[in-house]
Amino acid sequence: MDEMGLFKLKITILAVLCVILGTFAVVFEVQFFSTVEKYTDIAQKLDTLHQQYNDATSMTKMLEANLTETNERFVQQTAMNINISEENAKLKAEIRDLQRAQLCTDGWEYFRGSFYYFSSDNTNLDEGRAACVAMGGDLVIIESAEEMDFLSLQLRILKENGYYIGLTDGQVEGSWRWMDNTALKDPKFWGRNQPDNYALPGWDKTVGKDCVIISDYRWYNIPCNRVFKRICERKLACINGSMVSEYSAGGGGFASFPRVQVSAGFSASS
Ligand SMILES: [Ca+2]
Ligand SMILES: [Ca+2]
Repeated sequence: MDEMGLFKLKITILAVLCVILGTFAVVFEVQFFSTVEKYTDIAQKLDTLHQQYNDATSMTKMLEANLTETNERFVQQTAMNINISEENAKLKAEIRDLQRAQLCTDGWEYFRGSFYYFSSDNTNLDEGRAACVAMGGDLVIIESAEEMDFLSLQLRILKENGYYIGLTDGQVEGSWRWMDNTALKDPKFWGRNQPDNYALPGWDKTVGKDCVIISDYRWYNIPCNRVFKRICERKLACINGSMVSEYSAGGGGFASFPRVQVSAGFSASS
């Protein structure tokens, strides 16, 4: 081979080597960028996972704080419930003692904040009311169907009838008012054809019927000079933290209450 042929051979070999090297370079570059892309993707996913981990950690801390607060509230509420239960137990015991004392000492019956006395003696209205006031109460004021039911039940137990209650139309005929001067709101307990203000044969027709008795669990208007038993009521009130009789606490029965003028109202004819 002459020099020219050798040179051409060298050039050819060099060209082949360049092509091979170029091919390797291209393949390497493609793989390099592909790998870089994969690592970038993985790095982004790692960032996302890291962020999610941070969020989850924050959420966990918040939930732990809430749980701690809830636990503290539960402990406080439990303590309060215990206090309320203890207070309830004390109040119940107090009421029981009060009921027992009253029931045992002078025969008053208790119902929803009031004590009731069912007399065994018969008097006219004025004497009966005076006797109730002397005992720290007044003639009963019936404020609800439940109270009327309670009184009816007691009368069934006593098997008695004919008791004065604290209702009158002595001031204005037909305008029925209780002993505290409040108007009668619920007239459903009147007996048949009551009130009639009508004097029976043999009764003094000038007297009228301005007083009321319970008989057979119904109300009947009668002249106030007739003699019947009576139901007295003493309402309880809480004064300076102590349970006392509202009427006697006023320092003289109904003295501090608005009231019908009994002396004029009950004796006058209607
Ligand atoms: Ca009452
Ligand atoms: Ca009348």
